[in-house]
Amino acid sequence: MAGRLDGKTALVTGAAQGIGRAIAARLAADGATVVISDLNAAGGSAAAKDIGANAIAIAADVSDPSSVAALFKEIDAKTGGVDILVNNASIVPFIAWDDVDLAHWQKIIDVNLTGTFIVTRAATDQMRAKGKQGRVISISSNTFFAGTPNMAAYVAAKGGVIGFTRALATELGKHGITANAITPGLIESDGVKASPHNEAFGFVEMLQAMPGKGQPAHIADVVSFLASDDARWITGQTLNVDAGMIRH
Ligand code: NAD
Ligand code: 4PL
Repeated sequence: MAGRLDGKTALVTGAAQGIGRAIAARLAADGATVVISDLNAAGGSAAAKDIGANAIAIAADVSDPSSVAALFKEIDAKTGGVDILVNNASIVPFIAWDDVDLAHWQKIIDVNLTGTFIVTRAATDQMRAKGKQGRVISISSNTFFAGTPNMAAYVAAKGGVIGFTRALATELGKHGITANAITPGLIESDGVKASPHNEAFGFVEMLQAMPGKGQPAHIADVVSFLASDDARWITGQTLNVDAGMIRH
């Protein structure tokens, strides 16, 4: 069956579990060759094995430039180069404001914001070298709009991802590359299920326009659209996907 991403190569960071894994599975179902990258090498390999023949796992730390350089060298050797980049890897902390110190702040900015820059720098250079009509899709968070408690550094980093997306769209439009962000609301991912965020569903559902717990597939399906040809005239945008918790 023809898929809407047949012949494309997609890189999804942080795809060993949670939302990233669901995105990788959806893009593979759409026909893309999917590179699953994660700090967790064993988890990434297991995800690739589950997803099947058109998924490969290459471990990398998005916050480490040499690790990302090695990732792209291997992608270059094993695929025709990245058409679609999904910046999904991030740390999702739950930390009281009184415990937020400089070390925490720098770690979160390093992985969640600078990691997005490092991978995007390498991916878009490769897209341009190969003349790709590239797509950069970055997973931000609706916490940027809500100012959600217990994640101050995270909220700041996610706002940075939105600003970066707008600038990137401006810089790369002339090269036929689009850049967009998605802001999920609370999603029942592996990471969230294992954290205190799991206790927030009742409160968040009260704020949503529609009932129910957000699922990784709710985000993966929107990534598929933004990666598809149907979204070719959309760039520099932030698409909020949270059952209407934020209305703007
Ligand atoms: P998760 O914790 O379940 O999975 C995150 C993955 O990223 C893990 O496999 C982890 O190993 C990987 N990772 C962490 N640091 C990395 C690094 N330095 N390099 C490479 N990989 C790394 O998270 P999730 O809930 O699935 O979140 C996925 C994305 O969605 C994140 O960007 C998160 O901020 C965003 N998001 C999540 C929610 C939510 O409620 N779950 C809401 C809004 C946005
Ligand atoms: C509404 O991005 O968007 C908790 C944890 N609640 O990570 C998030 C909401 C969390 C969110 C997020």
